[in-house]
Amino acid sequence: MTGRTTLVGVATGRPDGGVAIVRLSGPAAIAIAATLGATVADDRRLVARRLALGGATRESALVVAMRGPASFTGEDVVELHVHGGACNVEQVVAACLRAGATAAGPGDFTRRAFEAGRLTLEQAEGIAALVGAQTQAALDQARRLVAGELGRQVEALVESIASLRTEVEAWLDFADEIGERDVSRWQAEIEGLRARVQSWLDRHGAGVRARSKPRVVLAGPANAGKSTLFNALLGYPRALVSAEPGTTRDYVEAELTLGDHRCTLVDTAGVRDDAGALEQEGIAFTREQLEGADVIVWLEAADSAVVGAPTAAVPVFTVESKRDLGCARPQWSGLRSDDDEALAQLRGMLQQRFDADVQEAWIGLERHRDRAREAAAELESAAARAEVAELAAFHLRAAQQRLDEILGRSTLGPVGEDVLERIFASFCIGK
Ligand SMILES: Nc1nc2c(ncn2[C@@H]2O[C@H](COP(=O)(O)OP(=O)(O)O)[C@@H](O)[C@H]2O)c(=O)[nH]1
Ligand SMILES: [Mg+2]
Repeated sequence: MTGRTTLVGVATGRPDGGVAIVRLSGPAAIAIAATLGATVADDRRLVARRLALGGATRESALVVAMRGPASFTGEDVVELHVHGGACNVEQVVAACLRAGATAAGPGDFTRRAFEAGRLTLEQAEGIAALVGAQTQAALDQARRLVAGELGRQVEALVESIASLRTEVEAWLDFADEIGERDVSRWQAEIEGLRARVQSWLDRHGAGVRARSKPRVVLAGPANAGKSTLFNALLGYPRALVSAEPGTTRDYVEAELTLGDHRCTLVDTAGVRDDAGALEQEGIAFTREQLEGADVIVWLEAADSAVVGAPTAAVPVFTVESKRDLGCARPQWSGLRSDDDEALAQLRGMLQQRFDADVQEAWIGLERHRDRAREAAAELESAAARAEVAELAAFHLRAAQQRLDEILGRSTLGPVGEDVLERIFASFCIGK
């Protein structure tokens, strides 16, 4: 660790709270703190100190040391708990810099933890996801990532691939001694491994939907009762309701809570062929909204001609409104503006959909999905070429390599600097 700098950064983000934590990490952390008068006590014991910030300026602080390697970064860490406030915190950081520390950039502390082997790469990414989590499900998933759950799944799969590869390679080296090989068993085993990776990939979309705030878009012909439903779901009148078709000309959105889920509910302009210019613009907005939707509720009124829901890659709920006027689409769910039970049913259906996403969620992030996808392709090639043991071994090795990259390790060499830079740059400073 010689030659390493000692980092200083504000661990508590925007320093306008009551207390801010200035963190030092590196070989000189304890010495730099001592220069400021922050001499440390036993490991992990908080002590009160007066910091000398230059001239006669003093700041009272609580100081704690966590000596490496049993610290977050694996290095000596000192935390200075000082009063919040941008000016005060800036002075403390400036004093540390004068005493020889280097200002930490985004993700620098976590990167050191990764380099010291205290965290695997996907755990480090989990920390960034945890800090950025906007929903309960996002937070849960991020915590599981940080706790190493994905890492353990990947690890188990890598081990299975490695042991099969060892068998294939042993046959290549000692075919004479081993005798006949069982290609169909190899193929079956590889297929089993591929299916495990595929089940992650299948559940990745559910994970993404569960951790983002989904957009539920109400769409359908003009006058179908979309704005009426929009207001009813929200429980207060937010959108204009009118017997005049084409009243909603752009789109209106509001936050809707369904059980544990928060989503954005979007009311759109109706789709009509004979619409005027202004309304046409609203219809263009609607198309855009449909493209950005996570769930579409397609509404048509019982007393209108059947149009039919658009085909979409996302779930579409078809609902017939104005059931008090008849029923022309018996297959669809029904609604009546004066029927609370039908509304509750629709809420329940949407909620179930979101619950399913949470239950099926795979916690892997986009980068993990990409590597898993590549690993699945390698396993497919390995199975297809199992007759030629050299090729099977080659593709098994490549699959293992792709999966190892999820954890930030590599059997062929370290994970590329560009990858690491991209990942850690997405952190906030002080993490
Ligand atoms: N009879 C009946 N009329 C409804 C119902 N829901 C909405 N309407 C009426 O249908 C008209 C159009 O409703 P609106 O919500 O503005 O439709 P949008 O154009 O799809 O947003 C209004 O006059 C509403 O009062 C319903 O369940 N039954
Ligand atoms: Mg409307």
